[in-house]
Amino acid sequence: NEYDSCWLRYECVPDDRLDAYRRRCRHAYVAEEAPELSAVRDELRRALPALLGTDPHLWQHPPTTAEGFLAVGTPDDMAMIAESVPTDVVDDLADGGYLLKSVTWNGQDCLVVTASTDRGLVYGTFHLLRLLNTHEPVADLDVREEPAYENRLLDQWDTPFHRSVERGYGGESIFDWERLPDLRPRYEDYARLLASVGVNGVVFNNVNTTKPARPSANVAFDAFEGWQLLEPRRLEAFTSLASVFRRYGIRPYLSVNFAAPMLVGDLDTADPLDEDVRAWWRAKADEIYELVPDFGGFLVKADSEGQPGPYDYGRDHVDGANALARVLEPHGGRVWWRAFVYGTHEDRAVQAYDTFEPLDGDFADNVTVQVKNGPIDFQPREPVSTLFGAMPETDLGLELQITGEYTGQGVHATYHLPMWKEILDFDTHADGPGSPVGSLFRDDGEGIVGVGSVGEDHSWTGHYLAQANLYAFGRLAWDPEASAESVTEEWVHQTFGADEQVGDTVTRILHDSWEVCIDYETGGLGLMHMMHNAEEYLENHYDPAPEEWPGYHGATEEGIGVDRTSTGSGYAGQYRDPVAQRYESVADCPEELLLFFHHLPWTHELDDGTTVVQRLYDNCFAGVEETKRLRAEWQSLDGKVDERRFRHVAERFDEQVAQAERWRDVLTDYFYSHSGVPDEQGRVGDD
Ligand code: BDP
Repeated sequence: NEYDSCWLRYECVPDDRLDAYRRRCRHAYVAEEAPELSAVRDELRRALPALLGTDPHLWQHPPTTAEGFLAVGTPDDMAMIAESVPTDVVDDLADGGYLLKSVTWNGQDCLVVTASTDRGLVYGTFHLLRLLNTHEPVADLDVREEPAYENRLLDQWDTPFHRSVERGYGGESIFDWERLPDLRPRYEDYARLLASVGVNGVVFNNVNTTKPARPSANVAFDAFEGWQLLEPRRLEAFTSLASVFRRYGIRPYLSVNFAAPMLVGDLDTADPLDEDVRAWWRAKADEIYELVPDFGGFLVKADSEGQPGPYDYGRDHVDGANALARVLEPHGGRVWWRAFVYGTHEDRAVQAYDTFEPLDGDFADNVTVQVKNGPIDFQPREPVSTLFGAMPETDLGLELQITGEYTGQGVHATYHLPMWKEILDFDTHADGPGSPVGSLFRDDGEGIVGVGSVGEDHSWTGHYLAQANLYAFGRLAWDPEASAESVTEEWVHQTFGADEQVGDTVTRILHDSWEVCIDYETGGLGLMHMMHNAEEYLENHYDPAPEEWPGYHGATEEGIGVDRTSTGSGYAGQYRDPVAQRYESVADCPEELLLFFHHLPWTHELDDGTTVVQRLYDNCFAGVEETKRLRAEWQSLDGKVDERRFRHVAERFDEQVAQAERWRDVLTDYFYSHSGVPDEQGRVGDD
């Protein structure tokens, strides 16, 4: 195969399940020909023969058979469905929700997948196939599922026309804009992967739609002119992509450049309050919707990292976002406006809240403010952004990074699910105790966004184990309360099969990997941003170079860490009590974030009596030892995983160990050279 099938492998189920599955799936009825239903039918055609070793009969009309069958449709489509499930229960489901049920009909064992929307039938079908794929019993099936969030978006960081993917570590972009409207099979397979985990929107281009602020000899500049996507011929090409994703219930979006009226149009201003500018956007929106009626809307990075924005015209984020929202509103579109901004503050952590919280209540109804999970930038571990819970009158979206910019860049096996669970479960106290992040943006217009990760590699994600991040993202965006164990188990079973040793080993590797990465890349006490930032446009962010970023970790001869309490930048005070108090106090601040909030002497004693500097040394060393253990775990699977995946991951682990050692050595030397405190175990310093 040109590329991996990831978790949609569909291998033949074991004998002890075959009979029960075959009995119910010898025939399959899929209701009328909505685009989504044709995708369902195709999926069943792919999956059922592979899973069951038989070629089921697919019906377009209610089957006239005396045998059992699988029915996919709304209650209106078929009496059998209407009689098996109460119609009002189906009508009550949120968009995308579905029911799975095993029923007896005319004395035969049957299965029902039903929903009130076509998209729900796609999700329900994928859920049922997952059950078969993981060999679950189906005799007493009674599943009711609804997505927790209305919006579950994937932000592609792809650079059209250049086919690179910013912060993508899986090779060049799968999207070949120059060849559109020609479609590649890979588009559909990508849409299948996304729909199988419930993603319902894709932003097809990166937010950095203008030339980069910092030029480089390595990069073809014109390539960055992603704003060209708004030109008529590109929009026409876009319609063909949209048609592929539409079949899977996925709405297409575009990142737009705020200065598009000048770049694409010929206006001499992009002032959001200028009448000509408004008219230009309105005409552009109308043009897009004419071509793509289910267009989702615009994603905007404005006044950030060299991108233009309303500040260029003395306006603010509300003026900017609302101007775009106005033209999308008649079509049911939405603006996703990013809160990732810099400003005048010496401590960047303060900025997003400082800029956006005062604007609460002023954004139009169809604007969502998209907030990165932490206040800095996808560091291995950050406290959660103070904006969650702080803007009750504004639609918010949580932005997570699926790709591993700071967690080993697809070379290291770093599983983000435990990090995301920590974020979603974090109690903000925004509405009193029991207000976890994951509960705060469940209204219409809100949701979760993942910054994407796939590319042309056989593995899609650059590392076969990193596929788990894409999977887990979708599953958590559907159900943030799903347990880490169940999501991982599903992925492992579908991806590596039922072998217990393989399953247990891969699961252990995944679950331990994040903390391990934190240890060797940060020392584990809340330090961050100690990576290399080379001259090129895309700073490498992979190698260690703590001396380049002294402001982020505050190392001096006396101590380390950044004072973000009331005696420092005041960032801790942006949280609600008691969270603010907890972070404000050295004694109460959780150890894993201690140096994010406090500047402490190197010899400050932690709860167990170990000094700060010693703990940093110990964690860096432990991180390397643990990486070696993970590598050994993987090596124990030699012969149990197909050669291609085994070798590739094994080689990546060799590189990960070497890179973990580099981080350990650079960081521990750095800590030593500032503190002058030797390691108790003599591992640092004296050679
Ligand atoms: C930065 C990344 C850059 C992204 C930017 C963003 O290094 O690649 O474009 O975040 O999220 O940290 O806009």
